[in-house]
Amino acid sequence: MFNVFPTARLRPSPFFHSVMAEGCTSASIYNRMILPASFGDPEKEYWDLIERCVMWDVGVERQVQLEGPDAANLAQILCARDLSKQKVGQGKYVAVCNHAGTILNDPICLKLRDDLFWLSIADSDIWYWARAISAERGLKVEVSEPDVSPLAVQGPKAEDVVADIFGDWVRDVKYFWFNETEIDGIPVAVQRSGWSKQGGFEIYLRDGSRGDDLWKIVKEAGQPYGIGNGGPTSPERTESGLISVGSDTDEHTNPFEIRMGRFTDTDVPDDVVGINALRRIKQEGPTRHHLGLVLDGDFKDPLQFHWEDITVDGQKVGDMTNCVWSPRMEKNIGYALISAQCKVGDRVVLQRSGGREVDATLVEMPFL
Ligand code: THG
Repeated sequence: MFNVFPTARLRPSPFFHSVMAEGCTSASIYNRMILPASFGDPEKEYWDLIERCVMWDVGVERQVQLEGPDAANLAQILCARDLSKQKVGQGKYVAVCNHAGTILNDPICLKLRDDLFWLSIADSDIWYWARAISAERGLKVEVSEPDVSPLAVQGPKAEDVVADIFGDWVRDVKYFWFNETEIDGIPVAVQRSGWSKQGGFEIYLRDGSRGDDLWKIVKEAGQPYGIGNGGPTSPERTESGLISVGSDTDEHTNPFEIRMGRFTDTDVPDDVVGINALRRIKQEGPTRHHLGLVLDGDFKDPLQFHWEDITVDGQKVGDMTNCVWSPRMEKNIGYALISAQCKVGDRVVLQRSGGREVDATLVEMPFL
C-alpha cells in the first residue's frame, strides 16, 4: 500500500482513498496533485471508455476562482476569447496567453454568476498569474481556490449513468454548459464536458469531505452499465486530437499553432493579455502548425519522455510531441508541431530514441 501525505506540495484529491481502494496502479503528477492513470489494465480501460463508460478522478483539474465586481473584466483580460456573450451556466474552452501570445494554459472558463468565474485549469499555476495581472491593473477581484474537485464520467453510457443519478434534465445540458445541484446533500456542479471525445459529464464536487460518498454514488449508478475505472487515456485523447498544454506545447507555442485558432478571438478589447502579439501572429500566419503523424510499422512504439525531432532530407522541420499506439487504428500515431511548409500527405522521418529512424506520414487531425 502506497501512502501520500497531504501537504501544500502534493495534495491528494477527495477521491484518493476510493481510488486506492479500487486498486490504482499508476499515476502522474498534475497541478501538484496525483492524477490516477491506470488500475492495472490500460487496454480494458480504453475499451471501457469507447464501448461503455468509465469514471475518472480528475481532481487535478483545479479551479482558479475570480470573484468580485471586476471578475468578468479579469476573466476577459486573461482569456484570448470573446467572453462578452458568455451566459451564467456556460463554460468556454479558452487560451490563457502571456504578453508574447505564448499559451500558458487552456482552461475551461465557467461563469457561475456575473461576478463569479472558475478557470478549470490545465497543468500550470494560474493563481499567481491572475493575481499579478489583477494587481497591476488595479482590479477589484479576489483570486482564490475554492473547494472543488471534478469527477469525470465518460463514454457512450455516461449520460445514462449521470441521468440515473441526477435526473433526465442532464440529457438536455448543452456542451460545456453546467447546472449547480446536489445529491444526498453533496453540493456539485454537473457539466457536459470531459477530456475525451466519447461524450460524458464532469461532476464538480463542492465539498471535499464528501469525496468517498460521491465516488460510491457514481460507482453504484454505473454498475448496470458496466462502469470501469481509469484515467484520461493518452490513446483516446490522441486519436481525438485533444490538446495537453505543457506536453504538446513549449515556451514558444501560440494558440494558432496548435489548432486553437477557432477558440481565439482577436476582436476583443486591447487590454486582453497578449492580444497585440496574437493579432500580429494571426495576420502574419503562424510559422508552425499541428498535424497528425501516422508511423510506418505495426508494433507498439510510444514516445517515452521527450519530444523527438522530425526531419525531411536530414533537416529538422519540427517535433513529434506525443506518440501512442492507437487500438482502433492499429498504428502508432502522434502529434507533429511542424513547419507550416510541411503539408498533409508529406512523408517525414522521425528521429526516435536510441538513434532509430522511423518513416511517417502527415495527416489531418483529429485522427478519428
Ligand atoms: N475538464 C475540466 N477541466 C480541465 C480539463 C477538462 N482542466 C484541464 C484540462 N482539461 C484543460 N484543457 C482542455 C483541453 C481540451 C478540452 C477541454 C479542456 C476539450 N476540447 C475539445 C476539443 O478540442 O475538441 C472541445 C473544445 C470545444 O469544442 O469548445 O474538451 O477536460 N473541467
